[in-house]
Amino acid sequence: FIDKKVTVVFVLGGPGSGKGTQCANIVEHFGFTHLSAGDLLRAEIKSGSENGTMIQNMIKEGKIVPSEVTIKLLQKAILDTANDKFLIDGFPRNEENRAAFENVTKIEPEFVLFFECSEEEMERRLLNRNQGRDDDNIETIRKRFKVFMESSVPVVEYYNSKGKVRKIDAARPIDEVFDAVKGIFSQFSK
Ligand code: UP5
Ligand code: MG
Repeated sequence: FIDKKVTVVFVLGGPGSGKGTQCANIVEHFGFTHLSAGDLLRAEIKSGSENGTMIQNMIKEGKIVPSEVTIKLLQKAILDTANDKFLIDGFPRNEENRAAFENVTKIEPEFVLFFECSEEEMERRLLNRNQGRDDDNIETIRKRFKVFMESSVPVVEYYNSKGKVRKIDAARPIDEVFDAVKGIFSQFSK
């Protein structure tokens, strides 16, 4: 387990709901370290790791990479960072991710920040992003939406039943979404 006292906030929401964008704002204002599970997996592909091809294929299909791979990357990032406050963006994506992370790290999230947005708006954002991501094409986007509804929404429901979800209307402009986020993070003001 992780023998280091840390505060973790899970940042969840559909593909293109604005997780990465808002995490950058939270880092700047509240001193968290941003760990995007997707970014860590994409870096793993680029590094030429033995799992790279498997990860690349799963991302192309919008599928969830096996927990042990993602958890190992998150654990290493937490231990290699001097900070004790982390935003974990885009993880856990299914019940198995959630249970395995809890069992392996013994970390419980402080709360879950959940960005709510319509698929229509998320699709528009992803198709406009133009950052060359392998999964930003309409075929993969549809698969990502399906996996989100089937596997990730139940994780949000699990935390909601524990009173841990802070839900934000993420369909508004970026600065308005951040105004709502600020209210939730004010407890971390320096
Ligand atoms: N934008 C942002 N906010 C906006 C706003 N309020 N108004 C208008 N535009 C807004 O934003 C997306 C785009 O929208 C950007 O162009 C932005 O400027 C604009 P972004 O902040 O990037 O949204 P985000 O929610 O981060 O979207 P992302 O595509 O990263 O979400 P995903 O959850 O799909 O991607 P992730 O990188 O987390 O995962 C990718 C894949 O990796 C998964 O499908 C899966 O295959 C794999 N994966 C795992 O297997 N396990 C994991 O634990 C994590 C990932
Ligand atoms: Mg992202």
